[in-house]
Amino acid sequence: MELYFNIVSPPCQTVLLVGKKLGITFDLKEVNPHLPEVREVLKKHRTPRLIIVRPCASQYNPQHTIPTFIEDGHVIWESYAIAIFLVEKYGKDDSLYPKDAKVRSLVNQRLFFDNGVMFKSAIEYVECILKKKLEPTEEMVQKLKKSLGLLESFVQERSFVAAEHLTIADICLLSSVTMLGGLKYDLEPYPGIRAWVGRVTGDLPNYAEFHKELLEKSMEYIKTL
Ligand SMILES: N[C@@H](CCC(=O)N[C@@H](CS)C(=O)NCC(=O)O)C(=O)O
Repeated sequence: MELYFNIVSPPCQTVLLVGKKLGITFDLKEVNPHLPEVREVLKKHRTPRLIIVRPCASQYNPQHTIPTFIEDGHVIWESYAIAIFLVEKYGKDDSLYPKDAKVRSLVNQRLFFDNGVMFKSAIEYVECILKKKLEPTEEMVQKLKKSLGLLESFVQERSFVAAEHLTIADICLLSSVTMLGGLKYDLEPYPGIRAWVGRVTGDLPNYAEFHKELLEKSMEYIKTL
C-alpha cells in the first residue's frame, strides 16, 4: 500500500499516526516540496506539489492533495476517509472507530468538527503568519480561540474527545493542534487540551521519534517559505 505524503502536512500526520497505531507498514512516497525543481515550478505558477513531484500518483487523485493512499489500484484521498478505511480493514478491533452507533456518531461529529472548524481555523492562522508573513486578522484570532474553546470543552467532559479511550478523532484533532505548537502558540489557557495531548501522544507508539522528525522537517520547510 502506497502513501503519498509529507510529514509536515497535518492530514498526512493523521494517516501516518493511524498507520503506526495499527502496525501498518506503508510504502512511503514522500512528496518533497523542498526539491529545487519543485521550487522552480512553484515560482512560475501555483501547481499542486503532487503533480510536480509524483505525476503518476497525481493522475489518480484529481484533487492532487496529499495524503493520497493507493492499495491494489484502489485510490483514497482525504485523510479522514483514509483513516476510517485503515481502521475498518486493518484494526484488530473497532476501538479506534467504534461500531456502536451512539459512540460512532460522537466520533463522526468530532471528525467533521476537525475538518470544518478546528483544522480550518488553525491552518488559516498558521498560513497567514508563515506563508503570507502577516499578522492574523482579529477574525482569524477569534475563530481559532473559538475552536480551541470547543475542543477544551470536549476534553473536559471525558478523557479523549469522543470516548474514554483513543479514537481516530483524537488523532485528527492532535494533528491540527500540533500545527500550532510549531508557532509556539500559547496553549496555557487550555489546561484540558494540554493534558489531552499528553494522553493521546502517550497512546501512540514511538511518538517522540515521530515528533522529532516532524520538527526537523518543519524547520526545513519554514526555511523555504
Ligand atoms: N481535507 C484534506 C486536505 C488535504 C490537503 O489540503 N493537503 C494539502 C497539504 S496539507 C495539499 O495537498 N496541498 C496541495 C499541495 O501541497 O500541493 C485531507 O484531510 O486530506
